[in-house]
Amino acid sequence: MPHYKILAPEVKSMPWQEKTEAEKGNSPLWRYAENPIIDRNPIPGVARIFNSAVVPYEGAFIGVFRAEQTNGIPFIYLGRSADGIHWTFDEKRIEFVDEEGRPFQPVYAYDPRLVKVEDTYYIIWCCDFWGASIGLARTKDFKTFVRMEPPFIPFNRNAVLFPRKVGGMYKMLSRPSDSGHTPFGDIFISESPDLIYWGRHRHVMSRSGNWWENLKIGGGAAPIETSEGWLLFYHGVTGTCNGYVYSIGGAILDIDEPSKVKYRCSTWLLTPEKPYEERGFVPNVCFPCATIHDSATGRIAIYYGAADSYVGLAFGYADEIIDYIKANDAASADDQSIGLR
Ligand code: BMA
Repeated sequence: MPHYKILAPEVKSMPWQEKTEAEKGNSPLWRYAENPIIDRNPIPGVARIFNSAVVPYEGAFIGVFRAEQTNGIPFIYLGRSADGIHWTFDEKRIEFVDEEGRPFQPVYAYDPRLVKVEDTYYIIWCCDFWGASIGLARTKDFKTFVRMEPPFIPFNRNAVLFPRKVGGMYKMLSRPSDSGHTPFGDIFISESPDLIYWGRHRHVMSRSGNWWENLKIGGGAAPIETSEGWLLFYHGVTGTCNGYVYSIGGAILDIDEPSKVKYRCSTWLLTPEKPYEERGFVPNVCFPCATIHDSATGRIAIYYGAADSYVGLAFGYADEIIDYIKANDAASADDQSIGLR
């Protein structure tokens, strides 16, 4: 029996593979042996799929995928899977509409997250709003996708919605940035009563003195509610003489006041080590965007983009991940504060 509880529905047929001897590494996560799960040129007109998000849906899985089209422009495509591992994609990109049902496509769309709150699924992504900013859309049936008000003005990236209201408010993490390959960035949280008006902004956490995340950080998968707090997988970036390196980090946020970080792991949970992570369109990138998690077993599957070229899967048990984060905790007084000055 897990000693920490995941407070979410059971997912009986979630993708899973036990840890093998070969995968025994330095962290509580291990990779799926058959990675990457999505290879290059997966559909006509799309060269690469990576940084993508999935949810359980009608006894199977559905997801929104960052697809780099062969003109180099990213867009979001819908995919379906019976097992969460083998995916089939719509050959046409998602067609968004406005509140009146008129076609309303973003200029581009990348790094989507997909989060169910109550009976609605929300897609949150990076788009152009006279500069890099956050796009938000809702769907109930994965047939009609309604774009909503942009939550923030530019420049911003890596927005992640919480899977339930906290204190009666929707909560969203984001990372104010610039329009380019941002060389700075910390995670903030904002709240909204209606997903239109956002405010009560708070600082959550900054890049740290640990070198793997000393340049910038950004939200990753939607936080998982657990008996210890919100378990957040995020990305941390360092700069090298050869470019940025993106690793996956872990933190646990206070359940009622998630601008407070309870624990923050001083080490990465996953860093580029495999050929499909170290080599690709952008080398050395592990970029988490979603998890599937099962409250009955405490199993967590993390979907991450690899080298801006592929989708990889990593696995871990909530108990081991939380214990590891707590054992390697380096949350600063600033992280632990309410985030207001
Ligand atoms: C970030 C985003 C991600 C990408 C990463 C590495 O700025 O654009 O989509 O995975 O860079 O290239």
